[in-house]
Amino acid sequence: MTRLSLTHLPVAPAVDPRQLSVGVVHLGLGAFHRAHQAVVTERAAVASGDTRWGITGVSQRSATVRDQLAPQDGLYGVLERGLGDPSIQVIGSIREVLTAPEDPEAVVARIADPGVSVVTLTVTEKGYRATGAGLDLNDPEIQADLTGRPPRTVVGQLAAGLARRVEPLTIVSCDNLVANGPFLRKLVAEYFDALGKVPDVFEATRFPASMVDRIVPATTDADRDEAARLLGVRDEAVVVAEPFLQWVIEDDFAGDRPAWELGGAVLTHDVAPWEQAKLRMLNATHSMLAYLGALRGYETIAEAVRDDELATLARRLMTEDVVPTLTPPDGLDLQEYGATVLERFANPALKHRTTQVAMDGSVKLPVRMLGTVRDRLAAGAEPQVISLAVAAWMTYVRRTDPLDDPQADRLKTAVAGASTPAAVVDALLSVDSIFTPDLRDSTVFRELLVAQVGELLSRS
Ligand code: CS2
Repeated sequence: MTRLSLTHLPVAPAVDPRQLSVGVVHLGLGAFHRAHQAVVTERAAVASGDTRWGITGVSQRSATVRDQLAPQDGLYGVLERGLGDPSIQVIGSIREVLTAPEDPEAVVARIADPGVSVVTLTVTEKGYRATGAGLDLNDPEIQADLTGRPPRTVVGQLAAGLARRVEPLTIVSCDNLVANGPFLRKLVAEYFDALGKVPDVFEATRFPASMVDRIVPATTDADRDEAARLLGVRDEAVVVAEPFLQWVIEDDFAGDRPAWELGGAVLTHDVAPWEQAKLRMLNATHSMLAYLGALRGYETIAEAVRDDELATLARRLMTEDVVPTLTPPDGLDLQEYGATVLERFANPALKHRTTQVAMDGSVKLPVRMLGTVRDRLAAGAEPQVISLAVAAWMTYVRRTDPLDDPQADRLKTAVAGASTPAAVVDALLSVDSIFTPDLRDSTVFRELLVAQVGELLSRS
């Protein structure tokens, strides 16, 4: 079958990539970016008529996305799966694709390009190469970048690009991290400290925080077939998403930016309450359902949330443990938000795999669960449900082989000889890149975990 391209276009994208110049560099050209920021950026270009905001997308690891998009002139579909029939929309905002390991120099040159005033990132939690405290200076790739090779790490790319710039830049982290913008600024500052040289432009460079939300499962062959059926041409780069899309961005830019507010984003002075509600309610519950669901043999999140017992636990996690720790942003009703989150998880058409959400727990838990544990313990509460979420991760680590996690070796070695629930809990609590001393030393938390891991191990 013919491939989607500018000459084989059953549904025209709202913008023609040939008419856009590159104004945004995006690091981490996965499915999430293509279903989220790239869509909002296209809508903003259409609404404003501004043609300066085409995107150069950078794949950090493999050339797969470039090989999918290049024959398609950068075009791809977003296959929306909601409760009704699926629909597809072709997106034209990606102008150029770079593969960092093949041409690291081109990535730096693009970040340094004066036509570019914004860099956005979706590189996942582990892509930041941070320990709890800051940049992981023991990471061999960070060390190698610091020697001055063409950079391979995200922080190294940003630093090298900034070092060549005269005009300041705005760098927007779009990953699920607490205070992602300030956090990234700190990592880049630490990198410059380690280099012993801070470029002048760094002070004026802005790192706004942002909260992103859209469920985007990995694309399957069945999705590609569905896209072909809907489009009449093959689209190897299609991405799948739920209808829901939210992007809240701190309005703190060094220079020009796309009119993202015209594309549906919310620009605000304070992202923190949005981000905290999203990470603690949606992402923590997602992870708990992934671990408990996978332990019960469910393949997808929708199957897990259709299990009454798990649905009740998900609801209790939000109302009993998370909501008391939150200050909701203006206009957000947390009860309603929680109900919507569960409805979104129940979407049977998405087929979001429990194992996909379960991966990388060592870097996800501290961000989405452990703040809630800490706040509840500080309030004198016995945080039953959030500790069950952590216990589910511990049991999953014990039970799963191979484990998909950047610290898989360390975690598997830690639990290898653990023959009792208490031994599993103690072995994992002692992983200091995940659990801080206050959590490790809490008797209340430890006792809950030991009882819950015991129960889960005996059931699964
Ligand atoms: C998920 C998120 O895989 C995961 O860890 O919890 O990717 C989630 O789907 C998104 O954050 C939704 O916005």
